[in-house]
Amino acid sequence: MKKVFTRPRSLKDIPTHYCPGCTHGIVHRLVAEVIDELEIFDRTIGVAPVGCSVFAYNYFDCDMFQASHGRAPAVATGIKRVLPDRVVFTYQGDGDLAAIGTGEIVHAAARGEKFTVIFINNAIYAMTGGQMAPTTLLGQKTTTTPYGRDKEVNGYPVKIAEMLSVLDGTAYVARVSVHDPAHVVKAKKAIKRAFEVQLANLGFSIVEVLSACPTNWGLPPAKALKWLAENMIPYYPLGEYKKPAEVG
Ligand SMILES: Cc1ncc(C[n+]2csc(CCOP(=O)(O)OP(=O)(O)O)c2C)c(N)n1
Ligand code: SF4
Repeated sequence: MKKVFTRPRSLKDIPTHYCPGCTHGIVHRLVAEVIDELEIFDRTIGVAPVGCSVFAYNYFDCDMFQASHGRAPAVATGIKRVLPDRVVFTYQGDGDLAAIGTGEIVHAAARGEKFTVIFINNAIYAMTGGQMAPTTLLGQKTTTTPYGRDKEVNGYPVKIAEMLSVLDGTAYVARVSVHDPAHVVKAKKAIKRAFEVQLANLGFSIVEVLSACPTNWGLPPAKALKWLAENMIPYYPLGEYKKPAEVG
């Protein structure tokens, strides 16, 4: 019988702590599938952030580090410089990457550090109870913007993919979404490309993934995916913002 579904080698066979309908799990799986397909399992080192994905080190079966409070890019820089033959990735949420660790990500990208960033944009600080993040949409209700994010008071949402793509140090920048199967397939392609850019030593690579947080958005899982597609994609357009000629 043909086996059509199996757990990636790079993901441990244990239940995760993520809420039902959370898309962190989909992204974990995509990263693990890419690690398997590129046959880099035994030389990959991941760096987990703060936030809901803080326990990523329990789920990926490769070597993992955990970096506090947005410092994952600094830790990844150290690992990659000391061990350049390793494949290094960070896995970071928007509170971690776009608020607490903005300086870290901007300067790692500007330096052209040769690691890969998987950036989960769920428009909210999830783990700590649903506060406004830099990525929260205008009008979006959070625990700290109960009447909706107001540009006069809270400013505009930060577009990380666009912002980093203008830096000379970045080699590959893409934004994808995982709200339906067709987009999940595209997301995997971008993640694979980002790792291939690193394997070819071409520079810093980042994939921003639009992701759902049903719990803090206060929506059932299916409605959360619909909300993502209808509200996040118009503000955060999908696509490859920067791509080296070498990856086709
Ligand atoms: C400097 C600092 N401020 C605040 C916190 C508390 N904190 C821990 S996790 C987290 C939320 C991170 O949210 P995000 O990165 O968006 O990930 P998510 O939980 O949404 O997956 C915060 C604010 C902290 N650890 N350090
Ligand atoms: S709080 Fe949100 S981001 Fe965190 S695990 Fe639950 S659904 Fe996912």
